[in-house]
Amino acid sequence: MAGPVPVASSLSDIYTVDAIGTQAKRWNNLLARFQTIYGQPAEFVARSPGRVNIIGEHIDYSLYPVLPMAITADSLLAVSTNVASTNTKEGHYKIKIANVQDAKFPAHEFDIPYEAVDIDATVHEWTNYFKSGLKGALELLRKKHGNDFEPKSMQILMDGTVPAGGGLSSSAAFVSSSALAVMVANGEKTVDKTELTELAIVSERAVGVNSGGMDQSASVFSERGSALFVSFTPSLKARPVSFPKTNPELTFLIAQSFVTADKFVTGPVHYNLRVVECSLAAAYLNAVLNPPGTQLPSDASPLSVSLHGFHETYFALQEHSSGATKSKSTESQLEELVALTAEKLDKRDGYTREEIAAVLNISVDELNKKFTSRFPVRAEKFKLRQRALHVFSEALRVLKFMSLLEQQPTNTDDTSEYNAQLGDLLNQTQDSCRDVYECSCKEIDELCSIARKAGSYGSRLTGAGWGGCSVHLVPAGKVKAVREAWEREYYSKLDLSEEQKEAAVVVSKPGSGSAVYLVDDKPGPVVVDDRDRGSEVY
Ligand code: NG1
Repeated sequence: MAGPVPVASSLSDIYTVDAIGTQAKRWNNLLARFQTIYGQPAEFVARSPGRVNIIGEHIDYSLYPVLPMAITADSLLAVSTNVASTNTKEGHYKIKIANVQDAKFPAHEFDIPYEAVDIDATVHEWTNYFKSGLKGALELLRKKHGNDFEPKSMQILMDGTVPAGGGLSSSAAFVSSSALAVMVANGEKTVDKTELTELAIVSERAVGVNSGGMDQSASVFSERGSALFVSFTPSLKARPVSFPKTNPELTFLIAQSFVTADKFVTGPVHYNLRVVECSLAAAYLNAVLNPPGTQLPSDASPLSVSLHGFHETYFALQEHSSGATKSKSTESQLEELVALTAEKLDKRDGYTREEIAAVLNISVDELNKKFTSRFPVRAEKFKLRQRALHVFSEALRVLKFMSLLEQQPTNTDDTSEYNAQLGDLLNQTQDSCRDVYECSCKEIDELCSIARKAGSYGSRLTGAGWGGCSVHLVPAGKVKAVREAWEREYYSKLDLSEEQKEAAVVVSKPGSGSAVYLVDDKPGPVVVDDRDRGSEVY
């Protein structure tokens, strides 16, 4: 799956057939608006999609594998580098950036010095996401071309259809497409998918969120028709995974809760706090279970020490001291870690900074410096037991889900039992997110229980949680019943606009990842393959 980001020659290279009509209109509108705003055509469009996570929630930043898939909704950046330099400050380049939703996201113009991109993460400003992609891309370009590299000026028009704060990863879609746009604008003929993903992961942290790597990987690497198994160690890898043919056929439904969860604003008590708790749990378990003086490896997780790092160190030392020649399976290691966590981290109401610092044999100041200074968190106590239990058990569920997919169902005439096993793992994830990791909310819990009653095999939150979206594994024949139940018991009670009603539930097919579309050599409307053109002329 590694290799360059594809250059699409037609929209049929990017979208599934059912989406082409709507997307062609949207793309043509974007290119026409670009011409109106900047008085010249765009040279290319950089595209990265949102994602839905099937299983593996809140474990990417502990470096355990996850199973997301890309969706149709995406971030598009139409770009031209033909910018008049007349009023650009000396030693600077110009970025003009506008959004098709200009009332909500006002246009900006920045003169940026060659040497540094300044991002004020304390201000919640939509263009920060572009700037963070810009910053990361320039770091990579400097590594390739030397420190004297002079970035090109760009004028940009953005169109994003991934709902912000909806758990479908609008931020990763925006940051990845921004970084891709900057690379192409600065003359890179090919952009390596792994390099783009890695830089997008690090870039997003510049906006104030201690992000894991799942979203950026799903956004960049996904292939149409497949989910994506993403692993983070020893290095970032992604591979497509297909679902076996089942009877009844399986459908993924994504349902919005319309509770907006803003990771940036709530980070200190939600997302960033969980990242800190997981790293503290890793350090604590290392201190109580490994020989004195054992150092955890510094890794690619946001705070450089992770539960996965502890996991590997613990079993490597165990094997070494027992002289074992054969490693235990990862499943049995995770089971053992669940049991050890329950025993060693026995304080259910959490641990104070003083208590943790004493076990780590460091001062509270040192603890704060190492774990809570990068991104501020607000907490009296850290729930190390619950967080580690969720992470180890969720990592185990991902492996069980994968092994079910690889096994294939035995009775192909009726796979109800097999479908139910897949669904059951999703339901267990939801229970753990709600009760142990505390990242659900009552609206998501309600959507899940309504869906299950109406026939869903498995229902859970997807993404960071605390609102946003839910994902449901539903037999094709029950999709209508589930949708009607939500309408009756949930959506009809909210005050929703027509647009919101339409976007509330989507049947999701796995979509493709990042792509570049060069407008240069195809003046006029965007190209759609003949076979998909139908009667409409685009
Ligand atoms: P959302 O907020 O849904 O895009 C976030 C993180 C992921 C992962 C999930 C929880 C970012 C950009 N994304 O997803 O890496 O940790 O929460 O599984 O921070």
